[in-house]
Amino acid sequence: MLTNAQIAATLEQVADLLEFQGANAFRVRAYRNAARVIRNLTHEVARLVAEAPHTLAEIDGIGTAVAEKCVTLVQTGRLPQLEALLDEIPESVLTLLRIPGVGPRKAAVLYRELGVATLDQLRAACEAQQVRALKGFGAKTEQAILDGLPVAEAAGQRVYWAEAEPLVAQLRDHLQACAAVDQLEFAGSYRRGKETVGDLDALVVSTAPHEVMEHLASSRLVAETLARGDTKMSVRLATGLQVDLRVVPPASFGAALQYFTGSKEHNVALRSRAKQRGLKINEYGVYRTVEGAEQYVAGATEEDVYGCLGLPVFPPELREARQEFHWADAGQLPELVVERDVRGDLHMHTTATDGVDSLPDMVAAAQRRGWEYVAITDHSQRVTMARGLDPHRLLAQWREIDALQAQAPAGFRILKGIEVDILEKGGLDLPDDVLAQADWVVASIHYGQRQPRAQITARIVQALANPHVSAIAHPTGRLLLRRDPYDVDVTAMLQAAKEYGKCLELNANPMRLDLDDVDCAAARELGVPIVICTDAHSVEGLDVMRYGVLQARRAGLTAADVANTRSWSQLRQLLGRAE
Ligand code: DGT
Ligand code: CA
Ligand code: CA
Ligand code: ZN
Repeated sequence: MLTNAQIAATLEQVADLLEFQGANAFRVRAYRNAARVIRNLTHEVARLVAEAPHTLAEIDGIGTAVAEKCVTLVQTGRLPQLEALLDEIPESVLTLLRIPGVGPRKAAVLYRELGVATLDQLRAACEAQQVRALKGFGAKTEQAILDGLPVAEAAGQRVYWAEAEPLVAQLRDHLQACAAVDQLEFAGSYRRGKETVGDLDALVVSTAPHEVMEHLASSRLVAETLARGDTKMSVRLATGLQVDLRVVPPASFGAALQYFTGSKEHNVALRSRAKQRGLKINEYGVYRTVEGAEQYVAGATEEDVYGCLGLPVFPPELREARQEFHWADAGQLPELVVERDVRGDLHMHTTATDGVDSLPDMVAAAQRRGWEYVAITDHSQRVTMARGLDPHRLLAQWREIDALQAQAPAGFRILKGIEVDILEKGGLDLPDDVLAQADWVVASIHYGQRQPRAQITARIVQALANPHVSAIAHPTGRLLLRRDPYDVDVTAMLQAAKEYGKCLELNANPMRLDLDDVDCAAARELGVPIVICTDAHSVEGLDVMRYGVLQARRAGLTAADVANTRSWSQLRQLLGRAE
């Protein structure tokens, strides 16, 4: 079923394309108005079409012609008119509209006069100074377009959660400085701690929405206003990230926070629960229908909203319609791990290989964080690019660790470790008699990442079977937004870890977060311990622990499920290697 937002976006696309074609301004406006109205509707157009299609045109702002298009769109999932328009104008032209200051009219001129249909072509045209020669443009506009190109290029892309974090902090500061802002929260995937974020969803309680919107627009971070209504607006930041702001009254804050935190799937499940109880839930509140009239039941806080459905306030990280409702019903909502549960880090590099800080500096930094132990795990020899350690250099590093340990405060443990490569042909990059002397061994794949499933899985399972291996690091090799995981059979890997009593890493690097939340949840179900590790290559790299913890929470992990919330001696026992 199409959402109102999807229908509105389609209508906006039609309006944009019509404007390109120089269509009648009233016609263009009819589509834009309808799009705006539909975006703001609190009931679903798709449902309305199913139940009473003729009433659509009765809604203020939706004309008969556009209403007909909506019916077609909802009933068939297609809009022939849009398809015809796209036959005439390449869709890529629409990306030109992402440049601040370039509207459909200017974009049409660029396309018609210069044949510019993509951002790359536009950059080339600007650099060749062809744009300034166009009527209504000039050198200043040309420069503004060049300046705006990075914004346009970044638009529509997801960003790492960790990239959104400082933007949220700055926007929070900015918005909180506005006297009209009574309450503020960032909802959406950001609040759920999802590893990548499509856009930010800011929610504000205020009695003066326009002041709040003015204030947001005045932020130095904001590049342009995309849309603005009475209680909501969308802006694009200079980084390209979009921010949706909604202003709600106090009585709706909890309901709106719940709704816009999502996920959509969680909301769908919640709505059906409400229905079962004879209640209706939306972003304004929870309602009961009494003698045909809707009565507000709750909405000021999330506690009220979930509470009147007999549910606990789910930690946002769990709101993905996976296990959370089941857990709540069984009274088994897990108490999620928090960063201060973590007692040590078991994966980090030093200047001996590709780290930028020395062994003593890394150790001192770990102590300052209050950790009880660290494992130093530089690369092994196969990783030539990182000057990986051969047995000789590794043993030398371990002697250095002995010396450092002798000076370390009582109770702080520096573990002799290694990140040993799992070789392309199978087997490990260092001999067993060397590995046997280590306190902690993580094995990982850096070469032969594209091998077929059976081969790469066998290499990992074989590594898990090695008695000296403690854990597999970044077990699927994914790089978020950049590289897919290897074709490893995760179930087989988990079963092998279970069989051999090994841990699997949740690599906390915000570009990895590997294992992901779903696989970590599977590990939990199977009883395979997860270790959350920074894989730091610098002192600052130790800061990423919190991203790993956030991902662990999304997996529903408790402190007990995370091995490095234990003391080192407990952790050793867990691995069956009692001291
Ligand atoms: P993102 O921005 O792609 O990383 O993911 P979200 O989850 O932040 O999604 P977004 O920004 O489109 O919408 C924010 C929340 O609003 C979403 O998590 C749930 C709610 N929401 C949006 N559209 C719908 C919908 O069609 N139905 C329901 N039930 N909830 C929706
Ligand atoms: Ca969002
Ligand atoms: Ca959004
Ligand atoms: Zn590493």
